[in-house]
Amino acid sequence: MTQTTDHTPHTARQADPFPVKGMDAVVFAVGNAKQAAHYYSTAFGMKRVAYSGPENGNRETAAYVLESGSARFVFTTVIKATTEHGRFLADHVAEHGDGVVDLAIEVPDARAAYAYAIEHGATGLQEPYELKDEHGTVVLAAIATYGKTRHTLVDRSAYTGPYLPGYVAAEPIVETGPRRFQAIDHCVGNVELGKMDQWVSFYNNVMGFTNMKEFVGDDIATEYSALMSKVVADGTRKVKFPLNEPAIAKKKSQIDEYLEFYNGPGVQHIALATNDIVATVRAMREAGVQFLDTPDSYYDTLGEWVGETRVPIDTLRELKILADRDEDGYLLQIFTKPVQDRPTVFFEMIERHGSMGFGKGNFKALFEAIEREQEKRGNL
Ligand code: TYF
Ligand code: FE
Repeated sequence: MTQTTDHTPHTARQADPFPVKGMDAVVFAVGNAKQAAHYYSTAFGMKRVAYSGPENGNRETAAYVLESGSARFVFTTVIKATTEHGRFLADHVAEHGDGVVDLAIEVPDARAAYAYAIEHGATGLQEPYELKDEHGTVVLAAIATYGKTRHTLVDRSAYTGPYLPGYVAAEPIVETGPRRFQAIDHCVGNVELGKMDQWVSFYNNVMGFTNMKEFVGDDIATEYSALMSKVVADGTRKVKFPLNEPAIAKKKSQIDEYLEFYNGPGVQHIALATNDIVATVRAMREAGVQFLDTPDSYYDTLGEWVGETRVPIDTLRELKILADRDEDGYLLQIFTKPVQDRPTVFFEMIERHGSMGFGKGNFKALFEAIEREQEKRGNL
């Protein structure tokens, strides 16, 4: 693995050209939001906090807002398409299956963020606009990113309601126990062959994001990964966007499989930060979530190179949790299988102890596990 310059975050040098507060929400378009909201409540332990649908005057779509710590997911579906938005959701589900339509970013000033993005080459999808109700005002604007995905820029600093005007507060769908994750750690996009660097430049220019040092280069790609990957992040490293493109290798790239079944570029995985990956994975497994398998041989040698971790190797082995260490510390991580019938979107649970990486020591074991699944599906 080669390394490029790790650009110092802006905040260390100068005013951040595109300040962000963090991820605002991951918005999914799904075929059945009622059932999706149930799955993320029971299997991921998330709490419903808000709802919009026919019962509160929205006859066209239904949307369920679920939270876990600072992580917010919104599941939207169309009930009866009568406007452009309804048709967009219906078409999106028909073409891509369940997937992510919006990686919304919370910013201190949505008008300034939008103006900066447009000035630096972004395609505008929605000029800045305001939504108001008795809880205050939210300012939003939206720009396009890869595929049909967008970034809504959200300033909610003058708003105290549960999500956005147009939504009502809603009870949790089931009683939830302790939180299974606290935050969105990173959101990964799959783009077409040869397009990764263009999208890295897009985030460099449009959002002033800088490149993190971890990436999968040519060497790794041809050896075993069948993909190339780079990571961009905002100046504070709160918003991290790895970008993958397929590589021409001996086997069909997992990224090609995604692009084929998603019908184009889109969000590949969402990584969720947990501070107790053991309890989280146990609870999710009990609820029926399927994770990628890791061979016992991985654990036979793990202790030799990863050293001491909070979790004994035997527990990692039992739950198939991966571990990696770098100069800053270590991390524990695990990947679900795709969470819908199409081999597209999946999740990662990650517990960080100092390491700011993405588990490059696990790339080989991980990509082999993904290929075993591809093979079962007849897509290798
Ligand atoms: O986000 C990452 O970079 C890690 C590793 O298809 C990874 O989670 C990279 C590509 C991929 C699956 C996982
Ligand atoms: Fe990841």
